[in-house]
Amino acid sequence: MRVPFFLDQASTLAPRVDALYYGLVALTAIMMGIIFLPMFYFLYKYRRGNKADRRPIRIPTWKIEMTWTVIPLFIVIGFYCWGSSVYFEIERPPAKAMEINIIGKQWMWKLQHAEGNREINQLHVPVGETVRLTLTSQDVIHDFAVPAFRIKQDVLPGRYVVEWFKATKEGTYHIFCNEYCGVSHASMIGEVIVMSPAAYQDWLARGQPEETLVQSGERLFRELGCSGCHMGNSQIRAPRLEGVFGKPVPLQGGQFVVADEKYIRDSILLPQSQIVYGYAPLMPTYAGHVTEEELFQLIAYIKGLGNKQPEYMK
Ligand code: HEC
Ligand SMILES: [Cu+2]
Repeated sequence: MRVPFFLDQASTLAPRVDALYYGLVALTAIMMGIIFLPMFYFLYKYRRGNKADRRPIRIPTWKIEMTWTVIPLFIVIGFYCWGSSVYFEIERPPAKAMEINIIGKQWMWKLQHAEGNREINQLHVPVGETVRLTLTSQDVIHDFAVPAFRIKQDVLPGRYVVEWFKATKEGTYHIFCNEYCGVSHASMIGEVIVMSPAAYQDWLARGQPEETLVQSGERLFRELGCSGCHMGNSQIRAPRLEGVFGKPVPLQGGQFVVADEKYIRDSILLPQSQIVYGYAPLMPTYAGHVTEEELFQLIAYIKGLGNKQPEYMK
């Protein structure tokens, strides 16, 4: 369904979001009709001087009350279920997806592909492929929105948020920052370029990045001295990082946390906040020494370290 005064529908989410929206508009229109049509009819029928029957009606009021309470109740519960199913689809990215890292800053979007290609205010993606965006901000709150895909997500400093889409039509679509973020907020715009898979491969190859994301992460892991402690041949006993990603980690104090992107990030920036069970709090903080981009690369490297069992589980 395409209504001419509406935007392009260019992702799998777009028709679902629009259907819900049109459904709500239709419900609102019907409710308006139910109220206003009788109103005009009664205005006409009971106008002054008309000989209408003005005796009070004798229907039990509980019947009327029940009808106009129960029917709308089921209608809004229906909308609630419909709305939540759309919401959960938007909020739960599919497990298998192409990954893009995005950093918002005053006033631009900096992106990096797993292959290492970098972009500013542009995102090239292949049509028909699920794309997962991991976003953070290096200063204030921004918001990454692509109206043609019906996606929109606040991007916060110090956190990772996730957005996903699967583009269904080749073309060029707007990216907006949808959260007022300072004087040049209005120029924090860009475009998603949806290409055929072959054209996308060409584009990737033309970029000729020096390193993939994982390779950059590996280099940093050595340059920053992480490997000195974490490769197992130092004076300091530090946990091996192979296979840690995605697993529950036991902490001092008895809780467990799942080692996701945010956990790795905090391990690097705030190592004192969550100490791995059985280890001493000897890891120095890297806050101020690594950029958001480098954090993404380190995380990609640790993620890519394979799925071997972490040491504590052996
Ligand atoms: C001085 C030695 C040392 C250096 C250098 C070091 N770490 Fe650590 N790291 C540790 C120790 C000890 C722990 C366990 C205690 C804790 O949780 O802080 C740890 C914990 C971690 C964890 C949590 C591991 C788990 O099993 O949950 C991650 C992730 C991590 N470090 C990543 C890094 C990265 C990335 C770097 C480099 C930017 C780095 N570390 C540099 C000593 C070090
Ligand atoms: Cu912004």
